[in-house]
Amino acid sequence: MNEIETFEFDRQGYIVIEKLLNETQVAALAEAVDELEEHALAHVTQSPRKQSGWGANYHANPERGYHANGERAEGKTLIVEDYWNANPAFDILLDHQPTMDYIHGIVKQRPTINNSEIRIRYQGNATGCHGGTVSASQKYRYSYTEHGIDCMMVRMVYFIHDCTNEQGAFCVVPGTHKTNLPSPHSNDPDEDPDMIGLEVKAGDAILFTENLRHGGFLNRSEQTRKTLHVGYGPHWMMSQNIATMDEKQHITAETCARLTEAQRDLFRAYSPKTS
Ligand SMILES: O=C(O)CCC(=O)C(=O)O
Repeated sequence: MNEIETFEFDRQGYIVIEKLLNETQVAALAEAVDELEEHALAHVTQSPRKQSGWGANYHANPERGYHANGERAEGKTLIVEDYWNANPAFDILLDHQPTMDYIHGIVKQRPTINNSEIRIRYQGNATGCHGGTVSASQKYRYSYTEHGIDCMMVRMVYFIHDCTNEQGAFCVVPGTHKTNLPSPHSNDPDEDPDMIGLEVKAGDAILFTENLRHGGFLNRSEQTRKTLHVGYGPHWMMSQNIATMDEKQHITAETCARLTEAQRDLFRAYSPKTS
């Protein structure tokens, strides 16, 4: 993370990283997302179900190890969590060196993954605003210490196709990770006058602190918006996926067996030396 990126992340609470993924990686991820979307849609209403303290009621897929919720319809979203278990094609995002260089720049304790979701947003869907203010949940805290920027939960969102405002861009209110007062505006991102859309190209990524007020503009286009989200934070933080909130990360034995030691460490909620 260079000096300008560090300055902008501290000032605004996010940065857009152009071309974080190359064309080959984007093509492989897009194919895997499309395949998993169809699999999840075919199973999402079925048993077994996974419920969490956050009121989740997700399909827990026994063969492929993911959790899914939602539907393909006007205004709806399909969320697929723990997608690592479903297809090794996603492993290119695990211990991806350019990503980890950014994460180490803003999470100062040993970082681990605490969230993994594929978000598929159909026409007419928006993501309501959330985050913002220094008094938000401690889980999302943004701080600046003698070690520099030191965040709790942060997220990298990877784009596998271009996305304009019209196509439901990820949107933010810059600087709200440091504000004291809650936003006086509607939680509909299209009605918040402070909200700006971040238009991106395939292969770009957005890194942000979860403490920043953010959401997703209404998808007014014919294109379904598909993104991969990976959340990071200090190693003692438990899962922040909706289906497994505050539980251990859901990584199957099969997934674990194929990962490198460095990739496995990203799911270890304790020091590897004591494991
Ligand atoms: O991509 C979106 O529409 C919103 C995503 C979001 O809220 C998040 O990743 O925390």
